[in-house]
This record gives sequence, C-alpha cells and structure tokens, in this order.
Amino acid sequence: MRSQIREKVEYALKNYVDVFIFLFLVFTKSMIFIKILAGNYVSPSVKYSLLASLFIMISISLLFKTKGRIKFLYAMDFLVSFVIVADLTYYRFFKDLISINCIRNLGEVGEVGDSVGNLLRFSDFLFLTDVVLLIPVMIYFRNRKPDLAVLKKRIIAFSTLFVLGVVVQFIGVRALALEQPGLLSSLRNKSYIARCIGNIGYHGVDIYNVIATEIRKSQKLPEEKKKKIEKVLLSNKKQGNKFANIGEGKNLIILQIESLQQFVINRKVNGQEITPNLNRFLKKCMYFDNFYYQVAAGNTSDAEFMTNNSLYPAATGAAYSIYAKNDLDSLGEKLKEKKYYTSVFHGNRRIFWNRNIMYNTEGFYHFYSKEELNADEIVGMGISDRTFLPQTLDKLQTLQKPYYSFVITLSSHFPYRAAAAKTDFDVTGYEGTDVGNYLKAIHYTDEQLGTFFKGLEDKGILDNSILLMYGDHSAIPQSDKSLLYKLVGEENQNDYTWYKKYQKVPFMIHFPKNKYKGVNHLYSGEMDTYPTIANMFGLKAPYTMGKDMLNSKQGNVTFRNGSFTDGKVFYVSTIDKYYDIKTDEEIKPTKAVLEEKNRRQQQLEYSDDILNKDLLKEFNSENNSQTK
Ligand code: GP9
Ligand code: MN
Repeated sequence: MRSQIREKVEYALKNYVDVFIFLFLVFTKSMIFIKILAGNYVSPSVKYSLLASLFIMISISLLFKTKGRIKFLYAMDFLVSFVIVADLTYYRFFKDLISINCIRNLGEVGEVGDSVGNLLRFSDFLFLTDVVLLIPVMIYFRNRKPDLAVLKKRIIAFSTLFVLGVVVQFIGVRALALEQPGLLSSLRNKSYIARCIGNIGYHGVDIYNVIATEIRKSQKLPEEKKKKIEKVLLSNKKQGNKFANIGEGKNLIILQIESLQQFVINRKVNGQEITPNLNRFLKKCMYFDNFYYQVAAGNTSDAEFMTNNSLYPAATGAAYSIYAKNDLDSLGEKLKEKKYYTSVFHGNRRIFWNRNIMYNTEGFYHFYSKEELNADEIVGMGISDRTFLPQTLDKLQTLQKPYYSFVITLSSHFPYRAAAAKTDFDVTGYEGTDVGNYLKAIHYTDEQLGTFFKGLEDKGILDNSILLMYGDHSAIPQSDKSLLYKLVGEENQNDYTWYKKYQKVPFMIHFPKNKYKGVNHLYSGEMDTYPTIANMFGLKAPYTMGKDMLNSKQGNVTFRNGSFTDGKVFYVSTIDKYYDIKTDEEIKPTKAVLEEKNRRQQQLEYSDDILNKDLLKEFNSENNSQTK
C-alpha cells in the first residue's frame, strides 16, 4: 500500500513537475504581492481563494498533452506576473489596482502614461525572473516523450480540479459579497478585494463585470420602446411656476456632505448638540425633512450622479465607471450653455470613482482635487474638511461669475475613526463603537461647516448664490442598528422603521437674505435635485426622471431596490410589505398601489435602458436636428 502511494507520488512529481513549479511560483509571488498591498488587512482565507484560482488554471492546463500543458502554464505564469508588475506600478500612483475600465480610460489620463517610467522599480522585475529562468527548462521539456494520459483521464482530472477550484473560489466571493454588499459589482475598493479573494480572483471579478455590462449594453432595444421611454420622460415636465427662474444669474453652490444622516440633526448626546452649526444654519434655509438618499453600489458617486443627472444609479456596479463615456444631459452642461463656470471641489485623488473622466462627461470645466489643493493635513481618505473647506472658500472668490460649484466633503467617512480622533466631543455610552465614532466625526465636520457658512456669509457669497446641501448616503450600517436605536430611543425596531425613518438625509436650500426659510415635509430624494434646480435656474432639462420639489404636491421616492413611497404608502421591497405612513401600520396593497409598484419598476428599467443603450445621445441629436 505504502509503496503504491510512493509510486504514485513519484509518478506525479516526475510527470507533472511543471504543475508543481507553477503552483509554487505563482502562489508565492501572488502572496508577496498581496502582502505589499496589505495596508492593515489581509484576509486569513486569501490563500484558499488564491489556491482555488490556481486550481482553475491548472485544471485547464490538464486538458492539454504535456507540451501544451507546459506552454499554457508558462503563459499563465507570464500573464499573472506581468499583471502583478502592472498593478504595482499603478498602485504606486493611485493606491489602487488596475481594472479593465481604467485601461479603457487610460488614453484620457495623460498623467499615468507620462509617469509609468518613474513609477517602475527594479524590484518589480523580480516578479518576472522565473519567467526568464524557465525558458531553458521549457526547452528541456520540449524533447520529453509525449504524455501517455488518454483524453478521458485528462477530462476527469480537469473536471475534478476545476469544480474544486470554482467551489472554493465561490465560497470566498460569496463571503465577501455578504460582508460588503455591492463591493464586487462596484469594485469600489479594489485592493481590499484582492486582499480578500486574491489578485487573480479580483481580476476575474473585474472581467466578469465587464462582460456582463457589455452583454447588457449590446442587447438591442426596439424602436417603439425607445419612443415610449422618450415620451414618458417628456410628459409632465412642468409641474408649476413657483420659484421659476429665481436663481437666474446667481451662482449655484451644491454642498454634498459625506455620510450626513438626518437623525443627527437637532439631536443631542449627553446634553450636547451633535451638529450645532448645521442646526443653526438650517433655520435660515428651506429644510426638507422627508428627503431620502437613493444610492446603490456607487455610494458617494451615485449621489453625485443623481444630483447632476436625475437618472437612477446603475442596477449593478457604479454608474460613474460604467457610463462615463455616455452622452448625458447633465446639470453642468445646461449651466455651461448659460455661460456658467462649472467646477468640482473634492479632497480625494482624481481617479477615485472615475471622477477624472466623469466630471468631464458631466460638463465640469475643472476639478479641484487632492492633487491640486494643499493636502498637508489628511484625515482618512483625503484632505481634512478643516483645510479643504477654507481652500474651497478662497477659490470660490476667484471664480468667474456666475458659477456652479459642486463641493463634496470627505472627512466624515466610514469607519469614522480618523475624523473622530480630531475632536474630544463626548460620546460616553458609545465610545469606541461605529455609532460613537460617527457622532464624533460628523460633529468634527459640522464644526468645519460652521466656519464655511460664516465665510460664505461674511464674504457676501450667499447674497448672490443659491446654496443646496444634503448628505450623500447613510452612515450607520445595519449591523449597528441596535446602538442607533438606543441613541434615538426607537421602539419600533422593524425593517419598515429602519427604511422610513433612518434612511433619510437632510436636504436644505439657502436663498439670499435667508428667504423662504422653513420646513417642507414633501417626500423627496436625490433624484429630485436637478429638476428642482432646473426650474429655479430656467434650464430645459427634459431627460430627468425626478420631480421639481418646489412645485410638486405629490411626494414620491423610488429606491434602487424597488422600495418606494408616494408620501402615503411605503413599500419595503426587502420584505415585500406595505405600510401606511400615517399610522405606521402594515396594510394590504390596493390595486392602485400594486400598479404603482409596477410603474416604479418600469421607471427603473427605463433609466437602465437610457444608460445601457446610451439613449440620450439619440434623443439629444434628434432634438438638435429638429431645432435646426
Ligand atoms: C471618496 C469619497 C467617499 O472620494 O467620495 O466615497 P464613498 O466610499 O462614500 O462612496
Ligand atoms: Mn460617501
């Protein structure tokens, strides 16, 4: 028995030595690469995912006879090594890994192309040494006698290893998808993905995403459906004349605040106000207290996308990556037509969320990013709000008027620890938790906002501008629900309450001379910002899917997951239940409500069609030729 096993092992070692060499080399260099990326975290299970990827590659090689198998494995070794070197080079500059979408956009990003030479290190080439050293080994193997394994045996070997690889890979991918929903479709933290499921796994997911999107994009849409979509978009555009053209000639400033949720507004912890400056300033504003974020996997970038386009976020992935080359009908473009100077301010790197490409598509002339601003003080992912907002204020004063400036804060970003460390705000009872750190972080940001508001007032900027402000998305993950409920003293701890009450973000409009201040209870969301601005600034924005919040009587919000409200009924798609907003009781849906649900679903599909089939390109060119 023993000698039989030994024989088998000897046979395997002798005849499949190339497979073992491949496994050893590619596993080792991939692990070294992942450790280089490490930051402060490498998943303990990454080695299993990595082995699974290698098993899949090896399984394919086993379909070939010896020579073909060796050539295939050599090619795979070369490919993985080459991608590691490319990833390392890219990572040095962008602190991120390469994706197919960034390669596609590379032509438009001169900065990378120019600096590849400067970024390469001699040590990177060590990853390629075996590729060179293996050449004589390959030549030696070329002269070996052909493999005796018959096709049937090869197929069995392939299937076994392939299934094993796929199953183990799937387990890793699924665990990550559950831990961070939307991460794999949006690829919003690529190096983290590689540190969890391996470098090969990450690139596999990237390739899968691109293929899935291309298939969606390539499916033809019948002409009648296009006409129908355009008709739906164009119907009911003008909802009223209130506030029409009130902003004409004025500057437009939009302030998107990172992770600002509504529950912190006018709330105290241990007797102190969490956001005293926002609370004070919102008394001078028209404040919408039933406003919801509507983002999907694109998170911050989805909030930006809706605000500037009034189209729904992508069904999977981030619209900012997938549709960056589309023809849009963005707010920036429309204001440009009115001779506005359009720019964005944000203290992170230009490439994050594909902003360097997307801002161009959205009609912004300039992006004041981390690379351009003074980045001496970093909090979390980028420039601290404390130094970012004063820089923004200084720049605003130099801009050609009228201008549209889109300002995006950053410091109060999950997991909140960096900003929390900058304040001694007392969160006794929540210390060291996500909720506690969030309260500190948002208090820190609020303090910086206070200085910013004062600056805007003192410099007279608010006299000639309309300022809109809102939080981009939620701050507290589901897993921290109970602590949030403790903070606010919530008794109804069900899914409905979670969505209806705790997925709101504050939305405020400040008019010159603090006009029109007060609270507006209209149910609305991020999709509605652009149509509201379009009415105020006299813009024609026919291809928007939201509503004008200053003229609509009927509230409504549709969430990307199919949940919706019309201000009376709230449908929670995750549990498929309907609630009466007034009584907070579960209700049986009427026929009209069910029809409404289908209509909302259709709206989401239309939005997907518009983006996947780049329909605005067609609609715009038809419009232009009609007006000529
Ligand atoms: C990054 C910042 C945060 O620049 O906007 O993005 P998020 O992780 O919240 O989507
Ligand atoms: Mn965000």
